[in-house]
Parts: sequence; C-alpha cells; structure tokens
Amino acid sequence: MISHPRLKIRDLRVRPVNVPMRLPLQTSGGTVSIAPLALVDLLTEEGITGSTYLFCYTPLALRPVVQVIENLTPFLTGNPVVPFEIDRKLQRQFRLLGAKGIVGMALAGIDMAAWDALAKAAGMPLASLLGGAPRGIPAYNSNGLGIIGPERAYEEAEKLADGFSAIKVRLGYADAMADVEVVRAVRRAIGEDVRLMSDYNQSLSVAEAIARIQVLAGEGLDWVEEPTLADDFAGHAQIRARSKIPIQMGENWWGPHEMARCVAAGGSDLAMPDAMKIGGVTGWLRAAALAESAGLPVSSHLFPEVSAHLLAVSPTCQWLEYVDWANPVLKEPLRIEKGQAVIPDVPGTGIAWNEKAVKRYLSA
Ligand code: SMN
Ligand code: MG
Repeated sequence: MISHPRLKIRDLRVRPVNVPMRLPLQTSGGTVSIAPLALVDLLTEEGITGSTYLFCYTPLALRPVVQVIENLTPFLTGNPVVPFEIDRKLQRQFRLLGAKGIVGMALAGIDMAAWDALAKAAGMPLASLLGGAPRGIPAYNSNGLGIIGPERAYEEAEKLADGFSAIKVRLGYADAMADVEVVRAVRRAIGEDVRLMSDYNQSLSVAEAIARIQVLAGEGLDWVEEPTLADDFAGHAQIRARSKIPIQMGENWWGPHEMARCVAAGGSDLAMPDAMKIGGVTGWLRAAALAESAGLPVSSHLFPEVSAHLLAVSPTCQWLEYVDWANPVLKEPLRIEKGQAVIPDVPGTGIAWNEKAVKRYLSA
C-alpha cells in the first residue's frame, strides 16, 4: 500500500512586518504607502513548513490579525493538515462572532499556509496538487497609478506598461471630465495595444457612477471596478444595467457565500476574488466553481504569488493582478515574463522568506 505523509500541525508562527512600497498608492478609498503584512508559517511535526502572508491594509489591523492566529495556535496544534477539516472546525468556532474581517483574515492565513505545506509534502507546485500544472498566467500591472493627476499618471503609466500587456488606473477625481483626462493621458502613454482597467474603489453614488461611466464609455476601458459601495449589490446591478463597460467586483467578497449573493443580484460582469477575503485556497476553489457556473471570467486581487496557482486551476481564468508589495520580504519574488506570471516549478507556492529583510521590517 502506498502511504502518503500525514502532516500534523506543530505550531503557528506569525510575524508582523511593515514593508515600504516602491510606489505608494493613493486610491479614492484611502492611501496605502506601506504594506502591513502578517507572515504566517505553519510548522508541522514532520518538519515541513507551510508559508503565506496576509495583507492587512492598515498597520492598525496588523497586530490584531497576528493575535487571532496566535490565539488559535493551541486550538490547532496536533490537528492533521487537512484544510477542509480545519475550515469546518474554525467556521464552527466562529459561528456566533462571524468569520469576516480580522477573523476571516486569520482563517485564510492558516488555510493558505496549510495548503502550501500539503503541496510541499507532495513535492508539487500548489497548481499541480490542485489538479493543474504551472503555466503562464496573463498579468496586468497594478502597481501605482493612484490618484496623482494626468501628468504624473502619464509618466507612471509609461513605466508600468513596460513588460506588461495591461495596467490599471485608479479613478474618482473631482468630476467625470477629470477622470477622462487621466484615462486619456494614460492611453497616450501606453498606446493602443496595452489593455487598460480602471478602479473607483467604491467612491461614487449609484447615480454618479451611472453618469460617469457613460462619459467613459468610448475610452477603451476593459472594466470599471467597484464604482459604488462594495456591499451594495443592488446598486452595482443598477449601474451595470446602464453601463457599456463591464463592471468588475470581488475584492471585497468575504467568502464564496457573499460572492454567490452578489452574482445572484446581477452585480458584476466579472469576478476578482481576493485570495485572503474569499477564504484562502479553500474559499477560492469554491469561488472559482461559482464563477464557472455563472459564466464569469475570474481575475485575482492582490496576493499574486498564491493567486497564480489558483488562476491556473480556475476554469474561467482571465487576469492576474500583479503587485510587487511583498517582494522585499520574499526570497524569490514572483517573476513576470512577457506579460505573464511564471508559476515557479517548486514544491508549494514558492513563498519563502528573505530572513534578513524580515528582520529589518519587523514591526516593533
Ligand atoms: C486596491 C486594493 C488594495 C489596496 C489598494 C488598492 C485596489 C485594487 O482596489 O484593486 O488593486
Ligand atoms: Mg480594486
């Protein structure tokens, strides 16, 4: 009989780091200039360690995320590394509180680290463990291009399009014409052959969104992301009904159930789950199935290292969102070649820490 290694959780180690960003990002929903990351390591009795990071958006949330994972450690040590069982156990544990927000982030960190450990134990890239194989995933460059005005947007866009076939511009300027001006500046910088996505980061009312998207209709945008509040599925459905540009939602879906409700409401033409908010690898697999049954192309939000593996096994795979925010603390940052993310052909996700950098950015 062939036996496979049954991993058991020995310990969870979580380290908070504040990593400076090369290009600070001012969105119409707030500014991010350092990446507050919780680095999660799931240690097993067999000596294999699964690793991932969580992007905490603001340093204010970094310690609480670390704390929740640390609090869960005694609850999980000795448990087998079986992500679906861990998910069941933790969902049950947090039934009354709810598993969104900081709790959801902690659970996703444990899930992603567990899957990484499983793939390492199997000696396979995560994409292969999930039934796929490493392949190139089309990536758009999402670094920078915040709310910086047409002149700076032109300069940034020129650099960002280098080596990519698509980039994303943040919108939500004072009025529709200011948005158009920036889109045109970016288009001049990147030419006709580079695709352009856009993102309002929830900044408009439904009425304002309908009006602005009408003005933007002829500007060659591939999608408009979150024109209004992310939990307003009905509002997004109204906007979508009047929009000639595809509406993109997903980065704020807390778990596949929320995605299902958004899809049922007709809120989005496309789907871009966030590997953390959707519930880690386990949550993503369910989201990818939902997207396929609804016929929605799937792109990723942040977390390019793990998302590349996940998109490789998503039937309606569209774009990987490339950000380089974790690069300084990674031993081998994700590579982009000819506009495609290269899934590393190594066991696990390929996430390993540059310990010297981790020490440098460790939050006091
Ligand atoms: C975004 C997400 C997280 C932080 C800043 C900006 C943006 C995106 O909504 O989709 O990249
Ligand atoms: Mg967005």
